[in-house]
Amino acid sequence: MAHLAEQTVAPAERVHPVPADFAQKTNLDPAGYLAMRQEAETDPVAFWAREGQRLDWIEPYTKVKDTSFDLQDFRIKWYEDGVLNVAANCLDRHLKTRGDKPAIIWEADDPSKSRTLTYRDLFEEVCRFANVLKDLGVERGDRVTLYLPMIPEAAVAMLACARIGAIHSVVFAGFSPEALAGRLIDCGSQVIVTADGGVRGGKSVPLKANVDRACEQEGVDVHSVLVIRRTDDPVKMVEGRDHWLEDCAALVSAECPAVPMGAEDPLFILYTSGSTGKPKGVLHTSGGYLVWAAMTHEYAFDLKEDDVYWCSADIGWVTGHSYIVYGPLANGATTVMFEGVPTWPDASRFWQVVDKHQVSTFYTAPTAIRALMREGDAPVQATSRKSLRLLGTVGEPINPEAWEWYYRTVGEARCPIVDTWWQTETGGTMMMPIPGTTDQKPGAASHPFFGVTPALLDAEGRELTGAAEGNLVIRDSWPGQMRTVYGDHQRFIDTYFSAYPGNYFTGDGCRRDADGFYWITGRVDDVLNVSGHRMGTAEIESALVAHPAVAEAAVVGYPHDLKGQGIYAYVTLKAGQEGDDDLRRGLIRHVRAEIGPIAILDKVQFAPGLPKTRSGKIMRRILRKIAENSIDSLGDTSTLADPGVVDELIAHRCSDI
Ligand code: 6R9
Repeated sequence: MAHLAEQTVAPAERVHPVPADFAQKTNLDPAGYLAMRQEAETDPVAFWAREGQRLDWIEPYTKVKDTSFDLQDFRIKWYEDGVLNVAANCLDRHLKTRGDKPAIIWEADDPSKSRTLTYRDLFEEVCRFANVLKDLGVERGDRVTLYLPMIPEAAVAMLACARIGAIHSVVFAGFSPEALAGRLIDCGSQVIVTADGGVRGGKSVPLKANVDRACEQEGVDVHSVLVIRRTDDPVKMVEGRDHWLEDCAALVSAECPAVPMGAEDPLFILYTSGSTGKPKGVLHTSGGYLVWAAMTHEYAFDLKEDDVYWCSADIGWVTGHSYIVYGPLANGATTVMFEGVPTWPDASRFWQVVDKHQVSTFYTAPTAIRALMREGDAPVQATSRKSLRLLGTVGEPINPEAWEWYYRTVGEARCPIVDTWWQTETGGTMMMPIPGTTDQKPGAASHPFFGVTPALLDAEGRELTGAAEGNLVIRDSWPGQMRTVYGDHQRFIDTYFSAYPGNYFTGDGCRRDADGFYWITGRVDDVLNVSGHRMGTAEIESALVAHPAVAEAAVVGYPHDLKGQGIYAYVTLKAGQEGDDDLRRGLIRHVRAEIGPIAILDKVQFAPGLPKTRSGKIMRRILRKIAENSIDSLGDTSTLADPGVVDELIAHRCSDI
């Protein structure tokens, strides 16, 4: 009868029980899960004191949790008086028992190339790299910017910074020189680690040339550029500033002590888009972050000692930080790092890599799943995938159709799917089904992780109980929480704690169903999620108005089959400019050059005017409705200064380009 039900029930309403085989071998049975949830709620200090023990501490902590979101008495401190080194936790402590275990399996863009680094290899490379950084004058607390392709040296560089107490700021290698320059200036970084070039999908990317251009920008003050050889493309080396890693590494010792760091000392900065202005430097610290990354990695992925775990994210995003590098390595796991793209040389690539390295756990983004689903089942079925036992997704809501395809076609209904909801700000996953323990509903982020206290609030801040939909906040701190916006603590408070005082506001909307499952409905602020990449509409708008032909611009998202959200730009031109296809293409190129290839406008509508209130505020709500073609439900337009503008916008709405 189950079969009949599946035919008649819409995918979103289905419940998949835990696959029976999986349940037998899971690390956490339902009773154990409930007991942990309860303890985290009733006695958080005891709970987190014990969880903190998963790390090696140089000086043990006596204070576990000192947190308050009350603006009069605001503080977020975890394991405050503990002393540790993050790199030593990811490397040194594994050497005795796991020295010969693969730490990183690197799969190159070229399918014939891969490389394995054992824990001992990785330890040695990190020590050398750390000594190279020291030779370049890097000291504890200095910011080091990493602009790198997906090569093992990216993880090495991160861990080398952590080893000597430097703060890394990884900038996604798809960002433009302008975006890189902005991030260098914001954190006052004087050292960059890059490569001559990167390779993705058979094409090379001129990373070093981008760094050179970023360094020419006003305000950038870089004294050293460390260059890793990857493509052998010719690059310009600036005397005194630029150094090849291989030359420097040959001169240094292979021994480098790990610097004792306070639990609350910064580990890294990672820039992310918000609803206003320039990207924020999200700052994570050492102790709480690593406890969170390691613990969530263990439970979300039901980690086993012999797992080959692969997260297909890029190191330039938080998922790469927590679930390629810090979580897995702190747990002594084998982590796969992939340089290429899912569809090159063909749409079987992911699954070929799974077979080649016998991957047991695979974690990717809905946008990749949708892109592969479009290619049909054959490229999947051409591979075995027998090694897989668990699948995960992250980055945006997964539509139930894509979930079902991932579950049935890729995982052959044998592998639970862990849909992990979290953010750059949260350090690690906050909601997900616990594999093998909780039922699965396709598309639901499901349940809060241990110690996470979600609540749904209405626009006035009243808590909604039972089945409801509202703004998702978190009531109390968790160890992996960001601690500040680098250099601008007030912005941290204003962005996350002022909308609903006493709560961390996520910026996401969320529904809780009658069974208590949580479903993320998407951003409720002006942040877009395009193919799992976060972008502020304000960032794209300021890139547009920097174009000489543009007077004003407003950008909104609209539902897009493949990307999740597409970018729709309304552009008002300066007098005398003509809005034709040439200019449209020119604007698309311009935004791509300003921000990077992740920012490709899907639709550009030239508009003589934008809908504004009498006080001059653009009414984005209306622009969103027009973009998604919901013209019948525009809502109240009576507060518009000039309602005629709307008719004009509807008349010239962009169809697909
Ligand atoms: C880890 C990461 C965060 C935003 C977040 C939300 C969306 C992430 C999701 C999800 C639904 C999931 N998001 N995971 N929405 N289900 N499983 O992606 O961090 O780049 O900072 O993006 O992504 O809207 O607020 P980040």
